[in-house]
Amino acid sequence: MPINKSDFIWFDGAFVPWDEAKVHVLSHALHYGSSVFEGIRSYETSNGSAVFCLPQHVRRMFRSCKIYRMEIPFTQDEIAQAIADTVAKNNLPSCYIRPLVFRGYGQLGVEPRTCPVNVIIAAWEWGAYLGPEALEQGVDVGVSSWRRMAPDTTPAFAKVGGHYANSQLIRMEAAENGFDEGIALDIYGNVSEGSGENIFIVQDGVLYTPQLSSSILGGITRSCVMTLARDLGYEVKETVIPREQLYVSDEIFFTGTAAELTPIRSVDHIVIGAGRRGPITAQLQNEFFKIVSGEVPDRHHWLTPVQR
Ligand code: PPE
Repeated sequence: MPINKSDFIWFDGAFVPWDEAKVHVLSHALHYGSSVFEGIRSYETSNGSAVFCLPQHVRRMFRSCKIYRMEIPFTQDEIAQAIADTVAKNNLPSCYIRPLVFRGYGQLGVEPRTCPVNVIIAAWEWGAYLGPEALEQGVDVGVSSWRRMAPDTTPAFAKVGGHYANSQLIRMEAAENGFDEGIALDIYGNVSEGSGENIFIVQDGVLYTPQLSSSILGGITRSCVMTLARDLGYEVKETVIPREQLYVSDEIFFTGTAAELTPIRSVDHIVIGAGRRGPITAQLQNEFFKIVSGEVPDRHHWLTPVQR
């Protein structure tokens, strides 16, 4: 997806003009995938922009860094403030925000700990992740021949740059097979997640989503959707999902910051439900978008207003 340039990028504590936010080609992260990132959205409400689940994203970023022994030279509060400042400084009503912590320029070789740790925060306008029609019409997906990582290889909990080598393979294969996205299985052959989204299944009025130990990223949208579904009285189960349950489910949808709630209308060319967005998916989307747009009260305190 093309990046819509904005004006400033926050770089190690100060704003620099967009075109001047540069790194050396021998930066560690470029060679070994040693970066941690977040994807966050800010939404336009009648009271200005509001960042969705800001503390949750910042917390996950620090946890990813802890697993990879990266010391962020800022506190969580400082990073949260810098994220809000980046939205304000660029005058963005609604946008996608990309904080990135990376091992920088200093030495090469796999042991990374003598490299400096740098932090940037960028924000720009970004529309629907899987295309403008996807949120209404749904997408066509295929089960990938690439699996998610085995539990003791790379830690799925951590949102680390290097893990997205796997995501890229899933996404490219899906595109070459004519699908909008792929669904990866875990090492045991059970459903894990999309290349950049978590997945939910609806069957007989119950929601199912893979448990954390199915090599998934613990998605923040996933948590919010579980909360909204329970608020609406649905039962939600985090469990092991065999591949074939996909084909016989009534509805399937992806969740993610970029994907928001995207319905899935077919898997491996097998039509899911009525082949379009299902009623429970629509109900959850509606709840979600009413909260993020400020149309209904933010009862779970998910929005952080941006001060201009
Ligand atoms: N799984 C993966 C592998 C993943 O990358 C994401 C987010 C999720 C699940 C959903 O997590 P959450 O955003 O907290 O609900 N993917 C981000 C990056 C996508 C990209 O193409 O870049 C995102 O949605 O921002």
